[in-house]
Amino acid sequence: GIRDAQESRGLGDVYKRQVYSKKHYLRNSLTELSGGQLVKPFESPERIEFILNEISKRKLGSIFEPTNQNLDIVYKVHDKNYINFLETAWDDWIKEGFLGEAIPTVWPSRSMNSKIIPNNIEGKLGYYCLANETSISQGTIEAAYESVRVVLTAVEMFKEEKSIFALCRPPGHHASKDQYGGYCFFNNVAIAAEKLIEEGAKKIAILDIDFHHGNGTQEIFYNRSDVFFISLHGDPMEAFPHFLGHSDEKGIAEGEGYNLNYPMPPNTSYNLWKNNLNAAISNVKKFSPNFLLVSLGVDTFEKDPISFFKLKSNDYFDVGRVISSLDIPTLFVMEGGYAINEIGTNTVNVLKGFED
Ligand code: B3N
Ligand code: ZN
Repeated sequence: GIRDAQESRGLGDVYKRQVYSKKHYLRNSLTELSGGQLVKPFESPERIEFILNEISKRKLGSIFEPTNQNLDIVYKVHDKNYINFLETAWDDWIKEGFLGEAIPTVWPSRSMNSKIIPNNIEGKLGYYCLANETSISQGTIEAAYESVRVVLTAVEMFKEEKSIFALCRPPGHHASKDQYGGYCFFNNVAIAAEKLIEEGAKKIAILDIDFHHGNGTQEIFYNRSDVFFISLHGDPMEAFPHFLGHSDEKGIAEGEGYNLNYPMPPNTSYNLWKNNLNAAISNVKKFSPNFLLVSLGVDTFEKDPISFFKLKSNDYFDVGRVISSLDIPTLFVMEGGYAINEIGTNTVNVLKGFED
């Protein structure tokens, strides 16, 4: 169960720590635009509950609730007008008298690519949205802030820990400086990196092993050399987010050489995936960061309903082992994974593999 941070700190026997908030339930939209239909969202509240249950079942360590956190750091990662937009989007949408959840129908497409932000909520949604599957509903922004509190609490505890797991929901890696989508609103892992740097870390590596390219994280740090972003993912020629994640995206200006993408084709099995993981790991090693942040998605699983890699449950132990070979303080941040029945097993396998 959930133990109070104070209580557990005294025990001195706890190695592995997790941060979880039940408030993730506030993110509970009814609709996802998929295949021309409004379907029940793949990114559902049960996901995190299944992971939590597996953590308890396999005695992974203590689970902590997030503490009060100064959220000013969010403004270092995201645009002020974007944050203001998110805070009022649902109310503005309801005021218009719309009956469904908030989904934009227009956007500043290439042939009318104005930088002027409309007043109208339809226009604003289009401006700040990068992918229309993600409906905004009541409670969405509260849950997104709670997810940030979870990751910031994890960062705080991380100082005494070699490894920690933030059960973030909603996820974050698609959220850019000023756009939401791909089920993401605030970029949790980017906020964690920024926080660690604010507190004096010089070099952070972000290893994104979710099936999807972490376009948001890439964009946020694209011109920086203090945060090295490395992503293994489905080739954007074939998979979401479709417009970013190619292998020739290597960073710009000061950030040149500090962005690395490993796109892989449909039906990629653990063999090829692991080769790329090893290449990624040796690049992290060369960079020699103070901290490693892992965007942990288990939608690389063979039975994931929206992805096309073929990793098996047992492979996730090895993923954890390989990452732990770096011997760098590591914060795991939850991203995707939609095979509900195995999401707990696969996630905990990574963490168990890391521990051993
Ligand atoms: O890519 C999809 C998608 C693909 C296949 C589907 N099938 C076969 C039913 C359905 C949907 N949808 C776009 C939204 C994906 C967002 C991904 C979020 C994520 O996990 N990021 O890491
Ligand atoms: Zn994903």
